[in-house]
Amino acid sequence: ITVMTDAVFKDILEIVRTPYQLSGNATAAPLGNGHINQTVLVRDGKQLLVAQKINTLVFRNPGALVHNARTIESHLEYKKEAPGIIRHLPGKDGSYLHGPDRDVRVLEYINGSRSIEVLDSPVQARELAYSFARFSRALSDLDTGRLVSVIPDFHNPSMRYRHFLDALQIATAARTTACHSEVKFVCRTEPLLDEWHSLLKSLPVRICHNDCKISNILFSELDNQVLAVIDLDTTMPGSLITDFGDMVRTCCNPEVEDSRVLERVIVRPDVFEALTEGYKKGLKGIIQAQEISSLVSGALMVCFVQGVRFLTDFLAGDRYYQVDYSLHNLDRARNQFQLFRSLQAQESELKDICLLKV
Ligand code: GN1
Ligand code: MG
Repeated sequence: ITVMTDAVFKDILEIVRTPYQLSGNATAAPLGNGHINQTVLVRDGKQLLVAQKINTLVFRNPGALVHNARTIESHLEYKKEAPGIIRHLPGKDGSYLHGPDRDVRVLEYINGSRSIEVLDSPVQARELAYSFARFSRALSDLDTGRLVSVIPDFHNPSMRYRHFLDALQIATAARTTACHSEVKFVCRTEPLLDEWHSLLKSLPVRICHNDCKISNILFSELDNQVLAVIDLDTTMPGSLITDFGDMVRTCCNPEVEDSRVLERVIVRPDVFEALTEGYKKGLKGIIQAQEISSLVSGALMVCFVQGVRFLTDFLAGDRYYQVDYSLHNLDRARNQFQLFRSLQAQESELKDICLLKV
């Protein structure tokens, strides 16, 4: 899918100008590096807002996103231990979706916040994991039926594998050749998918964030304090181990997700330990022994499945994730598979770390 151009973000600005009563001086600039929605920071004098065009190929029903977000907002409002979130803001007519396709929304912006792509201290890992844990804890008494499952089977590894096989059928010869060894690797590793699938079915269903990547936490500009958990679009029933897996995937890697410096792509055990500490502390009394002993499996599964998803999109011709160049999804897949191998190599040490007392 296309990357954000000048025209796209000016378009978004025009759509929100009237409903949010912006002046003629308002400007918009790209914000963050999400792969799916298009996000801009709108500045109008001192006022700052986040405006976002929802990708309706991925999120077919933007109304469901707004419904879920508002349900979560009102549930968290009176919870003392809940982490901060950013709220959806209605336009002057009270509606949350704008533009001819009703796919543009506005969220609040938190002053003095920053997001990070690569973790530079284990302290950040502990704080981040603690915040995602408190998010699930605060939602643990929300009836799962209150949230729409916006993408069913989101973390179902067997479904992801089937999509990969489908993409292999339709891929061009050039693309299939370019990723020949990655395809072989996926097929060789396939037996693990059934194991993970059964594991997921044996674990409690809980409301999870489902996109616990490092950049979905806003830190203070000044220190490592967490100001908010963001991107609630995939918050729906799921399993804690896949949330934890996404934290490992994006925090333990000293390189960004699309780095080609594969010899530097390894799981940092000190960061892993900080994640387990923060996560178990934030979910104390809720997380069960079976979930704790499955955290490493969750990390293995998420890294592998994420690699499969990038590879699938490469084979399918880059339809799902935004790419900056033609091999971008393949580079991402290689990076994730390397991280998966590093996890496998350290599996028993990491399992021991999970069992340490907090
Ligand atoms: C996507 O929305 P964004 O860019 O944070 C994706 C996640 C992937 C992630 C990979 C709805 O997240 O599942 O883990 O990219 N979201 C969806 O970085 O598919
Ligand atoms: Mg997301």
